[in-house]
Amino acid sequence: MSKPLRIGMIGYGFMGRAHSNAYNRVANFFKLEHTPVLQAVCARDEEKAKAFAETWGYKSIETDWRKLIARDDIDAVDICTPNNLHKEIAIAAAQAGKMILCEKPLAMNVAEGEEMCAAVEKAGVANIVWYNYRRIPAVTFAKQLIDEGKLGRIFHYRANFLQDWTISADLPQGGQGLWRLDSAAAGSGVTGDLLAHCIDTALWLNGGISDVTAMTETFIKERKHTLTGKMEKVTIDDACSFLCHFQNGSLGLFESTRYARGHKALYTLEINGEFGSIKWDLHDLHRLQWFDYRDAGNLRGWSSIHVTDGDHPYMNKWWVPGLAIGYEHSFVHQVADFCESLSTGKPAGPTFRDSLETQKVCDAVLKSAAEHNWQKV
Ligand code: 4PW
Repeated sequence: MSKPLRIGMIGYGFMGRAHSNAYNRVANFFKLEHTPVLQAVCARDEEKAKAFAETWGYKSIETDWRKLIARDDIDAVDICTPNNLHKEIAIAAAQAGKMILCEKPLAMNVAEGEEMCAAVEKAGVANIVWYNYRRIPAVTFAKQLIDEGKLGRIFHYRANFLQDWTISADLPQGGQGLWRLDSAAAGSGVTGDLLAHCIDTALWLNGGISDVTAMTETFIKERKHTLTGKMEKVTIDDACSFLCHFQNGSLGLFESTRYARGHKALYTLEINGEFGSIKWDLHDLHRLQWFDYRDAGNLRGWSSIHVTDGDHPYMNKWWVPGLAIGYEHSFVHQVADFCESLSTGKPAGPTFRDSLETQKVCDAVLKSAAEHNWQKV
């Protein structure tokens, strides 16, 4: 007998759609004891909330997130707001005894993240952060290979996240859809928005980072602000690169920008180990490139594994072997794992506490870039 997990969604943008789609799909493909029910969506604008509720199947709407959190018929709060609201909502939700699924990055900074961790841990509520790329089957498969020791000792971890959507100086900052350009709402630019994904995956695949040295650049110094209508200083990082040491002795190299013409969402990673290497690219998300030095010399070379077989992570839940799934399925997998964790009692990562580690790296990266030095994490 399925137990409803009544979701109260706060926010209705791009991520609101990605999460709602996942809640709607998951029970069709995964056998779960707890299954999401779209109970309410909250947006300040009543008409927008109604339209969103109708499109995605939410049973009701709210225009004040505090009212949504106070409702007895909500079990879990999904925070899809700009980053500057994560902390206040998460703490209030935890105090109301709600489970929380929070968009990434966890918080504006480490201090906020620590308060959020303390709140969910004190309340004892299940919590997770939407770092969805961990749950692309090829990335999850990479984790299995690394944990089985297939790469041996790791020497290098390399990741990029490249986009090009903010190159125009005419693009305003702030407001609906553009809050990612306003540091008052986002906390940072590409560091919290894009590199945070790379860091989450890296910590998961390769363990902790001990220190970093970074550089950032803001290419367009002033943009019109949507809310004030005036030209205002841009204080987000448009690009960020950093070097780091991992605790396992390997070296890391990370780059992210929104000024790489031609790239829309090029997330790539490469790991070089003692026995082999792996490469992955979001644009070809099923493909895991694999090199094994232990293969016979005359057969040694890069092979390309299409991670769509029945014994690859998550794939037996979908179609027949060989058929592809996509970006949106990583969110479905996250919901499935979260629901499963409610049955097993074993938390699904990344929890708030796990994501605080990503936040620590982001803060150290930004501090290092500002001070032009190495920073311990
Ligand atoms: O979280 C990220 C977003 O803010 C996403 O994974 C990609 O970059 C797509 O949009 C932005």
